[in-house]
Amino acid sequence: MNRRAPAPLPDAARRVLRGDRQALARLISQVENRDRSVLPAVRALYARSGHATVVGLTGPLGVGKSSILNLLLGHLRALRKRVGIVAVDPSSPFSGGSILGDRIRLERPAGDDGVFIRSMAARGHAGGVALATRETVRLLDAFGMEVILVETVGSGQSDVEIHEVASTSVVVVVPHLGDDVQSMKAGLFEIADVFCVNKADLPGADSAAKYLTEMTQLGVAKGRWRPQVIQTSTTPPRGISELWEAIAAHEAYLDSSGSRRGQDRQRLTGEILGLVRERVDASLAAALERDPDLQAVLDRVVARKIDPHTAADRLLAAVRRPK
Ligand SMILES: Nc1nc2c(ncn2[C@@H]2O[C@H](COP(=O)(O)OP(=O)(O)OP(=O)(O)O)[C@@H](O)[C@H]2O)c(=O)[nH]1
Ligand SMILES: [Mg+2]
Repeated sequence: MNRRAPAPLPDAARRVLRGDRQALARLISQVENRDRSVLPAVRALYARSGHATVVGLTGPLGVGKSSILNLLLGHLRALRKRVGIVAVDPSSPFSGGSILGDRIRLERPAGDDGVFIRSMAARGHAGGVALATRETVRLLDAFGMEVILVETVGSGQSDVEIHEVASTSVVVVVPHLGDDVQSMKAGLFEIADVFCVNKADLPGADSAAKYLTEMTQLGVAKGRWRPQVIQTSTTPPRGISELWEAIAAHEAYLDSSGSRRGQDRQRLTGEILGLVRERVDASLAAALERDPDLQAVLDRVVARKIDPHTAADRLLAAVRRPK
C-alpha cells in the first residue's frame, strides 16, 4: 500500500480538537454560510466524527421539546456525558407572535464545558437546513460531544428531515392528540423510534400512550424495533430517565441488529448525492451563463427549433467537456 504522511491539520481543525469553543462556534457559522474556505478543516475533521449518539427530538410547536431537552441535559450531565445541543428554530411566520410567546430557551449551565448549545435558523440556508444541521452535528461529534440532541419542529413536511441526521428519533406529542394525528399521518409516525407523550400532568396522557402503543404494534415485523412509548412531564419532572433508557435501548438495538452500519451508509449516500447535486447545479448554471454557444442553444429552444431535451443533452455535454 502506498503510505503517505498524513496532511497537516488545518489550524481551525486543530483548535476544535484541542477543545477551543470559539473556534468551534466560528467553524459552525462558516459551515452554515457554506463558506468554502473552511472545507479543508471540515474534511479533516470528518475522520474524527462518527462516535456520538445523535438524538432527534421533533414534534409539533409547543409540545415541550425544549423543556425535555433541558431535563435530558441535566440527566446526561449527571451521567457525566458531554452533550451538544442543536436547536433548529422554526423562524416561521409565527415567530414573534403569541404562539411562541411561552417557549423555553435553552441555556448552558454557567461554566459547564461539557455542554455546547447552538441554535440555527430553519430558513435561509444555502444548501438547505438538513445539510447545515448534519455538518454542525458532525463538528460537535468531532469536538468530543458524546450525545448530541437536535430539536426540530416536525410537521412531516418539514425541510429538516431529522431522521436523516439522528440515530434515534424521538417524536414528542401531548395528551390530546387531535391535530397531531394528522401530522403523524404526514410522516412523523414512521420516523419515531421512541414516542414521548409529554405534559403527562394533564388529563388524557394514559389514553394517548395506549393509543400510540396500539399503533406501534401494528405492522412491525418480528425482530424489528418496536417504538417505545414513554410518558413524561417537565412540571414536575417525570419520566426523563425512562426516556433516556428508551433511547439507549434503541441505540443498543442498532448495534445488536447490525442496522447501524446500513443506516449510516444510506444517509451518507443521500448526503453525497446532495453534495454532487449542489455542485452540478452550480456548474450548470455557470456554464449556461458564460457560454455563448449555450445561449444560442437556448435561443433555438425558444424559437421551437430544438426541444428542451436536446438542449439539456447539450448543456450536460458542455459541462462534461474538459476545459
Ligand atoms: N403542563 C405542562 N406544560 C409543559 C410541560 N412541558 C412544557 N410545558 C410548557 O409548554 C410550553 C412550551 O414548552 P417548550 O419546551 O418551549 O416547547 P417546544 O416544543 O420546545 O416549543 P417550540 O420550540 O416553540 O415548538 C411552555 O410554556 C412550557 O412551560 C409539561 O410537562 N406539562
Ligand atoms: Mg423549543
